[in-house]
Amino acid sequence: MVLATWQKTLLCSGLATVLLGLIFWGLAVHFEWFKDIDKSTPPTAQTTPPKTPTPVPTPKPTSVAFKVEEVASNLFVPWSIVFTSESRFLVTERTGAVRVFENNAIQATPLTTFSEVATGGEEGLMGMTKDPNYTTNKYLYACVATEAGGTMHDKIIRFQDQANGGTKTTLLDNIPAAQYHAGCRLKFGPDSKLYITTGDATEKAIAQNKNSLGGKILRLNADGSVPSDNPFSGSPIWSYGHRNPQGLDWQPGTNALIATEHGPSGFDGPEGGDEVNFIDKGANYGWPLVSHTNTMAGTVAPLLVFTPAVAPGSGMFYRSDTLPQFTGNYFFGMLKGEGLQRIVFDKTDAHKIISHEKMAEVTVGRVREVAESPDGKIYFTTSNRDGRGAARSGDDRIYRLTPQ
Ligand SMILES: [Ca+2]
Repeated sequence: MVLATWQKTLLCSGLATVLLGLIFWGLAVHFEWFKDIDKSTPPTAQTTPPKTPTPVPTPKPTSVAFKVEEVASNLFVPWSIVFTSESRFLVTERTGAVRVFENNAIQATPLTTFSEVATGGEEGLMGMTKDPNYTTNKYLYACVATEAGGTMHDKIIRFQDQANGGTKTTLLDNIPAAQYHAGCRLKFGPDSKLYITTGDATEKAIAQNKNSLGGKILRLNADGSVPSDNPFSGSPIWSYGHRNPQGLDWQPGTNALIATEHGPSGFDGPEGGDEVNFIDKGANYGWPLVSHTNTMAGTVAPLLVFTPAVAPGSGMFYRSDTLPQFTGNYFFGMLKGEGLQRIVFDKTDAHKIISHEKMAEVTVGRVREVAESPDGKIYFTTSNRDGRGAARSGDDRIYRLTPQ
């Protein structure tokens, strides 16, 4: 076979390329040109891990600057606030409506209205609370004044957080009532029992009568039945000898029940003598046998007495540390005293009060309710339209103490 010139050239250059490749490979193997190539990549394991900086814990502040902020206006004597979530709460108006606050405003349509409510004097729709199992059963409880044949009674009604209040059930009826000394604060205790304050309905003798529900702190099971461990068998009475208690809460940690109570107002005793009491099961708080700083064997004297009267309308232990300077303190709204009272208790012994003060920052007139939101703000309501105050345009209002 005869090869053309171009074919010869191609064959020679192919052979030369193969030859050069073989020579290069031989040199590379001989001199180990590529043996360190892996060392250019970083090591995959280390015997000594690098030191990470130790995080410095941020010390919790002991005090947070706060301001008084308006939350809602144009209400009528808002009496009781119940938070159902961080951004929603319900509030009773004494005229019978349960108003809804959500989307940052009081909604025009109430959750429900108690049309049977009697609203003379200090009476009306007052205390409200939610069931310990609210998230599953949506139960709410309210204290409602009613009138029939010229006689007033308060009753405890269970309803539901749904349109028109769902099914309304009366759990306890015939609590003595009158236009004044209405009691009616409701709260569940740490024992999941429903506590109810009742006033003497201006008939002071009933406070000492254990056959009457007036002038007492009552305790019921959530379904309205009487707990088997109440102090007086078969009776809702938990403590007696009260004139008109309207504030209830339990100290975090000790579970001590602390109640506020209105003292006499002239017609039934020397004016003043508002009380803060440590409530013991079955104990007698003295009214009307004893009041003010006077003591009597067999009755329990108050921890704190206010004369002249401040008219305590509520009571609440502050549990959060959002405003850490107030954690564990007890607050109550003052009607006649116009503001918010702060009491510093010994955190392990609720028999000991360390100090108390009227909060200088709160200057909105008469204050009724005080309640803590789930995010640790302190809400309170005015009561300037209750017939005893100087109502400002837009009253009544809800305010809160909130971090600045
Ligand atoms: Ca007393």
